Amino acid sequence: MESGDVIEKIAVNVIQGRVEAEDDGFDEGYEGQPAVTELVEEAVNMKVDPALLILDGLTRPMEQVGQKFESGKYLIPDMLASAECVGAAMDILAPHLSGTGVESKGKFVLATVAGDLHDIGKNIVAIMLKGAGYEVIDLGTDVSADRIADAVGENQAPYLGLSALLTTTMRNMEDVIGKLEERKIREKVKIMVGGAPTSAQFADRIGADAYCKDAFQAINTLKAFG
Ligand code: B1M
Repeated sequence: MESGDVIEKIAVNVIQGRVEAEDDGFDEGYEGQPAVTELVEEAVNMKVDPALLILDGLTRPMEQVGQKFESGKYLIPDMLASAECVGAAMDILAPHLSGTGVESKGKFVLATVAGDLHDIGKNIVAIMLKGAGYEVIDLGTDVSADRIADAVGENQAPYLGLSALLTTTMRNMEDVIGKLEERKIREKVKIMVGGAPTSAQFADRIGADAYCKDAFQAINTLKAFG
């Protein structure tokens, strides 16, 4: 199989919500065929570029899952089945993305903001940053502005990444920045924001230092910070 074919098959199985070969798909006729676990293992053996796999095999199909949810074709359990596929794929890919970890490039606090339970993108960012040599302090999802400010202060972290997937929760990023200002530590930390509803204009408006379209841009932005 060519690397493009295996990535395409992974994408199809993410959309079908099939983690393992014995799983049914959203549509009929998939049972018994290799699913995300088997295909990602095959891709690793084939030395397929993990960056391409994450982008075309995992991230893009999740956009399609979102569209299917929006149009009413998929329900929440269908979105969750696809989310599970991405988690399973990242578990297999993680050891292949990790750097040697000899010297940390600095502490990076990462969180999905209050009210928001989406963590697939944040987890990808965490794995990629660890692989690039940063010490990631992942606070999880639905994290209050206070807890985020505590973590930045206690760890004296030079970097903070905030994730939000909902238009209703992205505004909570501004509260985090307010909290850091209140505690007089805003200037000590570079703040990067990401997640589907955010943008460069939004980052600018709330006073963040950068917007990251994806995990790769997060790494490039960190390099640019020096
Ligand atoms: Co939700 N959901 N969801 N969902 N969900 C969206 C976001 C939605 C767009 C779907 C849709 O309607 N089209 C919609 C939001 C609409 C809006 O706000 N305008 C939506 C909704 C409505 C909801 C609920 C309200 C549904 C309900 O209950 N009625 C509910 C809210 C729950 C809550 O959070 N309080 C909900 C629940 C869920 C599930 C639990 C079922 C599940 C999440 C499972 C999980 O995360 N463990 C889920 C999913 C899977 C999605 C979609 C389909 C996929 C999100 C995703 O994982 N994308 C999503 C549709 C979509 O986004 N198109 C949708 C793949 C991921 C790799 O991309 O997260 O963007 P992303 O991360 C990228 C970049 O954005 C960037 O890098 C990442 C990797 O490259 N990035 C960062 C992200 N954070 C960063 C931080 C950084 C840097 C870069 O810091 C340095």
